Amino acid sequence: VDVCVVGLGYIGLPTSLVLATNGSKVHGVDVADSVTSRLQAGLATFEEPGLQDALDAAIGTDNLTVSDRTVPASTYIIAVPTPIGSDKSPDTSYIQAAAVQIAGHIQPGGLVILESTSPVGTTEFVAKTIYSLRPDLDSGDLAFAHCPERVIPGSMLREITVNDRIVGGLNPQDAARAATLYRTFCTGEVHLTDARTAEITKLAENSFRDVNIAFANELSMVAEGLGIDPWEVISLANKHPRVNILQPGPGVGGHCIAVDPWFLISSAPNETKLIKAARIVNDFKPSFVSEKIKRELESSDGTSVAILGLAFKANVDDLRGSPSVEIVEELASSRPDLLIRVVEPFITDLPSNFRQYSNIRLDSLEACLENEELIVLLVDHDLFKKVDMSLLATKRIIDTRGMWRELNV
Ligand code: SAJ
Repeated sequence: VDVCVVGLGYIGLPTSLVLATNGSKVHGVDVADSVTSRLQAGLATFEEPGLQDALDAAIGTDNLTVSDRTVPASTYIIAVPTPIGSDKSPDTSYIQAAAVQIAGHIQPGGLVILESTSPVGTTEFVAKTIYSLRPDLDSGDLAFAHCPERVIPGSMLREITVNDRIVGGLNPQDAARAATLYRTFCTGEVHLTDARTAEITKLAENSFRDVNIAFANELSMVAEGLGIDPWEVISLANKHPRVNILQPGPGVGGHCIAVDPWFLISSAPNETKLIKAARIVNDFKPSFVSEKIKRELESSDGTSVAILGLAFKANVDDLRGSPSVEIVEELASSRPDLLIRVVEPFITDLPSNFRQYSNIRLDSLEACLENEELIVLLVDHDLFKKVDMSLLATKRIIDTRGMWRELNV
């Protein structure tokens, strides 16, 4: 095997597929039986445009195998989650577990690439972990690099090839080796640096986006309070040649933008006042939205509401860290008398933590548009863009994405 990819989630799977279709013999490893058995049956494990086709193509090359076991390989790619704990500190235990598995198989000359978004110093930590378990190896026998993933859900398979990559080695030779692998499938530029610079660069990218979304969210709350349309303000301000405000929404979800800034904060707690403030603003937005819904219900004596969208953003099935989930839970627990009809075209079952509430129901868009008076748009899925506007004319609407205002509701 040329490349053993540890972790077949949102990053490890597409990476395995593009490597396999570009000539590398790839073995993908995952601890979850649900993941390996689906992939062995030739089925994609999550909703992403082009993913099933890419899986079919990779299987067609005979270059891809999948199991729950790490195997001997010349290169290992670590693509496991790096969550934060309840105290917001980074949890690198999955990376440590991957390093332990790799240590059991790696041979002199082996290369280990960390793709998971990681706190500064984690590539060195991986090297130390593997060397400490392999006293037979001399320092310098192995190469280590950090090559943070940069793909956006919804456009992963395009971005995995066209985006520029940053490759940071523990030394320049290690970076050059890792870059050679990425150049087999990446048409963007591959930029070489050291591992710590690559680690902080990735954290800077996602913190930059978080801070900018926080600005949009804060501005939207200010404008709404003054009775002004925030989307008009943003659109007009963006006519300035040096202003480019992002879009406000119900909050920031997912497992990257809402998480990675905390890695920087934990590295430099006293110097990250702005980054921390952005986290606080974005984390506050779901409760701002649920309060608005409750006020709207009270003013109309409403006993039910339609919630459009549960995913963390448009056109994905991913509910991780979703502000919509938080808003629905808050409504369900504070208003047990309220019937909450959720429309989410990308799921077939409500998340298990909703089972404790008897007042949440997964429903169809048609039924909600027919029966509900209050419609709350939380996710700008394409399906919701296609709603017949005449059906909305008589409704009370809370549009947290400014999607229908563009259509002149
Ligand atoms: N959001 C807004 N307003 C905006 C943009 C986004 O409210 O103007 C919200 C989304 O609805 C969502 C959250 O922010 O809840 C995050 O969505 P996103 O599309 O900004 O980002 P992710 O989490 O899907 O992917 C990000 C990307 N990072 C950057 O754009 C800097 C992606 O390139 C990274 O690879 C990914 O994080 C990652 O895995 O780190």
